[in-house]
Amino acid sequence: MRLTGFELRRIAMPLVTPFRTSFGVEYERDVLLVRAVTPDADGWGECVAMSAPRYSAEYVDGAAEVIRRFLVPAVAGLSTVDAHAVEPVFARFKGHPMAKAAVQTAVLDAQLRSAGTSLGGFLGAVRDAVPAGVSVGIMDSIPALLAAVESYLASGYLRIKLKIEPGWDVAPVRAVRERFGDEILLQVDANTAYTLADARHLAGLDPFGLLLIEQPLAEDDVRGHAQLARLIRTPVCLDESITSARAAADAIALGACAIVNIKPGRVGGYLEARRIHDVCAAHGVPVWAGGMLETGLGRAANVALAALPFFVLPGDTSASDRYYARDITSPFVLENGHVRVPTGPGLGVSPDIDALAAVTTATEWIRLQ
Ligand code: OSB
Ligand code: MG
Repeated sequence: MRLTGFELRRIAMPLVTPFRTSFGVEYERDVLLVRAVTPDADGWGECVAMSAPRYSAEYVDGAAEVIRRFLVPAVAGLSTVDAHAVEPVFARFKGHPMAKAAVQTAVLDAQLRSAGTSLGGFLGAVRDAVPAGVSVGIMDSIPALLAAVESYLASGYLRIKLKIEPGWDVAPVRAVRERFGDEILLQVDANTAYTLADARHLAGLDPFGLLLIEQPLAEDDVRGHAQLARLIRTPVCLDESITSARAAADAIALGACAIVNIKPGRVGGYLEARRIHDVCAAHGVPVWAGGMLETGLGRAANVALAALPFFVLPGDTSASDRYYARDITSPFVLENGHVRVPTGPGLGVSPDIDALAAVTTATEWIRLQ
């Protein structure tokens, strides 16, 4: 494939409701989009870095800088460009998986659109729709939380994930169980807010039959997660700690996780995400698709990935209207609690020109030849 250049486009997407986690509150999603332009087709990649380095070390301005300064020149040096070819040249730069994933996905999308192949087909999808869960932020009160959960259940979401932090953990879980019963699929996500010293407190979640507790301890505390897993009954799931297929294999070998959340941005792209799926499948460790409040472009790709065989738990693959009043693509909608996997070439969705223009705050064109 011959590339004409890359467009870096910054957009500001107001969230329909503030999203609060143990690491901060988000009112607006600050997104960097990468467009790979070729004579045949344009490809899109959504960078999932957030405006500040609170979820992981990356942040949007830093990702844009790494892309323009290191990743694009590395692509320019290749004689043939495709998603597999960019991976080893990006690997020479340490870290920055979200920046790498955005560029690799843009290249992959362009390549698949030219070939007329869907991303789901390329990755090995086996489903035409995937079950949708929803991630519910930390609220100001239990009644506010119960109202939010009630409306998500009424929309058809098949699994509820509660964001937790010290001071907002056992009580909200108990309240949701008391109000909505033991039947609903319920899990929690701490985004690294605890330490191993909190093990006894976290064991207080044991009676509530949670599917999993996601990333209770620090990103680099894999051994701590293995120790915690022996002290609580809720299965431990890792998000932040799983930075590669090797990290997944290590965490599984150490007994640090019984379940894995897969986010392509966190691991450098969809090729590595698929390898993590394969490693987990080989070990019988269930996986599910995480989310980073993506627009329709990133969502399309996540939904395609979630259609692989070993994605056995509902993902954070919610409908567009859970996040945005107006998405930049045709919106993803819930149908019986499921989101349909796009079937068109590449991501299978394209940005709406007017919707995109309305949220664009900056554009930058980098010509390659
Ligand atoms: O930890 O899964 C997370 C959003 C931003 C950063 C980290 C996380 C999340 C979510 C939301 O939980 C998932 C989604 O609906 O996109
Ligand atoms: Mg998480």
